[in-house]
Amino acid sequence: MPAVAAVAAAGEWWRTAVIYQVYPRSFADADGDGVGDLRGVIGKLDYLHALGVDAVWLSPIYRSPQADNGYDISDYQDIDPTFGTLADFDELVAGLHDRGMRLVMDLVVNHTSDEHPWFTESRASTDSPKRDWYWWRPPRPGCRGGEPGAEPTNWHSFFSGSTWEWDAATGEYYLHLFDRKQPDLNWENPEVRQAVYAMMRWWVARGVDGFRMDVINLISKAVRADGALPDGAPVPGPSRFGDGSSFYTNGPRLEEFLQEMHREVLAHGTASGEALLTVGEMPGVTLEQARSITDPAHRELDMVFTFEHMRVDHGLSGKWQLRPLHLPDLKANLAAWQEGLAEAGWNSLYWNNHDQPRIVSRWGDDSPEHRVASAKTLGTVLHMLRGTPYVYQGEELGMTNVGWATIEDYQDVETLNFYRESVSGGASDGEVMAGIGPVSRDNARTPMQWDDGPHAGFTTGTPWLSVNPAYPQINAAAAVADPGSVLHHYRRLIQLRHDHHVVVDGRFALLLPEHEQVFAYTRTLGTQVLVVVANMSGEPADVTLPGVGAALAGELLLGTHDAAPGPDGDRLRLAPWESRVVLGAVDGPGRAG
Ligand code: TEU
Repeated sequence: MPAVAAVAAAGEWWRTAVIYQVYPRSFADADGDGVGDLRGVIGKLDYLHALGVDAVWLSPIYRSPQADNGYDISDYQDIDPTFGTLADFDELVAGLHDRGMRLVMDLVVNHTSDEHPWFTESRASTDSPKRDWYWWRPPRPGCRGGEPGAEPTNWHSFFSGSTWEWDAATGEYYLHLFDRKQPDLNWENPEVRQAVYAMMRWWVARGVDGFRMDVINLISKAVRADGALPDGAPVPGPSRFGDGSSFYTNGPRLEEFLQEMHREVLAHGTASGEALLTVGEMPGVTLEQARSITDPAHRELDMVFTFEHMRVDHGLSGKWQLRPLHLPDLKANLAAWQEGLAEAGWNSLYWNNHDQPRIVSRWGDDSPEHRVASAKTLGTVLHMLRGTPYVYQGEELGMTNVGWATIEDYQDVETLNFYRESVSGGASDGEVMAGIGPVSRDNARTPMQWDDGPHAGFTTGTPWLSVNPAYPQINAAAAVADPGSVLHHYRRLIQLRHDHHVVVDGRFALLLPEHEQVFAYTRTLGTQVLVVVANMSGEPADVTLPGVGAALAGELLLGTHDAAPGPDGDRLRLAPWESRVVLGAVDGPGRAG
């Protein structure tokens, strides 16, 4: 069996890699202005190297008015002064490469900032040479522009309100699926696509090793031959907006555009001739679509970020109304993606990012009694799956939600827009804040907690967003010093993926699908069987794992609870939030040990 290194040598380094996501605004502030920056990241490279991660994904650092914290770009080929300079960027790339690590950039090309020269030129006049670089449409027939209901379609924006902004100067609306300061690019226009590819090549030449592609499955809109865009289906309730998602999600030319991007940029690899990692963020992508998009034979992307598992606890009205996790639902979804991409394609694996609340507060238990064990066990369940794991900054420390009670504490455009729309629609502050607290993206964006000093060691200035008051107990300095910390557990999980081929390529099989407390599965490669068993509840759990008795008696590679009683055949007693990773052998042809 080829050594792991041999597989990596085959070029697809990302199959054995673990990626660390840095949200630059909140990671580390080197110049004391209260906002994280590139020199802050450079200062933490040894910390990341010691954790064992193989690459860093940087959320956007480009020049931006920061209306959506950088996901609104006004110059793709420059660094925002808040974050630093191109020289700082080059030093960061060199620092990563010197440590054998790689850099993945965030590619935000479904939309630009409304302050990008492309858009200011497009907006200048209806016959601007760049007018067709964006989506401009006249008011709905018989309606006066700027009045509610006059928008070209009834689509609801991801960030509340209409997806259309009236431009009185040129008498037309422009499309923005997110905030009005994020106008959508028109990918139907080949000039737009070529401009994007040239920009990507520019970054590749500067040493970039991959791209995380922001909402990339929204770039193809279902525009009719006459240029019209259809209304969306009405949604239940008082909203005047409809759901237009079927007209801009996984559109008719998406794979054509991705194949073109692959021919133009991705196939050529990095400046040093290695594979570029590509991961497409794809809200609303289905397993079937992901299998096609990540099938190497289709020459599109390596993996996608699905949202399906991130929505298993959403209420009827969506994310702002979370309900308790029903574990079998989560297991069923993850198992479907594990099995669905077993032959062709490849999974990304994540619990956290800069848009999701902290997982230990969401699906773990962030009380002092169980925070560490539940954070470790959530890590174990995710990292032993087949695919490329992503660790979001602070996840390795078991950082928790902040859940502020008043809207004044929040800064996230999605959260603030939702609050305003809900309250103006008649909801009470209390009702809305009850939904925002456990879900807002700002839960993920509180500054990184480096130590128990002022502002958790994030800045010597005033942080742009308040530090989570839990930092004296939860911080990197304490975690590094404590062998039993979540940090060292994550370091060991990452090491297991680097040391054991079965973690990389073993076939997944779910056990006990209906068990409400326990998440258990096997990974089988040749005669090797990895058994992963996790109690995801605050109560002890007695389980019988059919057919894996012999393997359970194998080598305990990683456990959360010292001196845990061994298995009795295929029966096991697990403490609250306990998990184990056991390496055994198949005890009979084709059957897990
Ligand atoms: O997110 C897209 C996206 O789907 C999320 O905004 C989602 O709607 C929500 O926040 C999570 O439930 C990407 C970026 O990750 C996000 O930060 C940007 O705000 C957004 O695109 C627009 O660029």
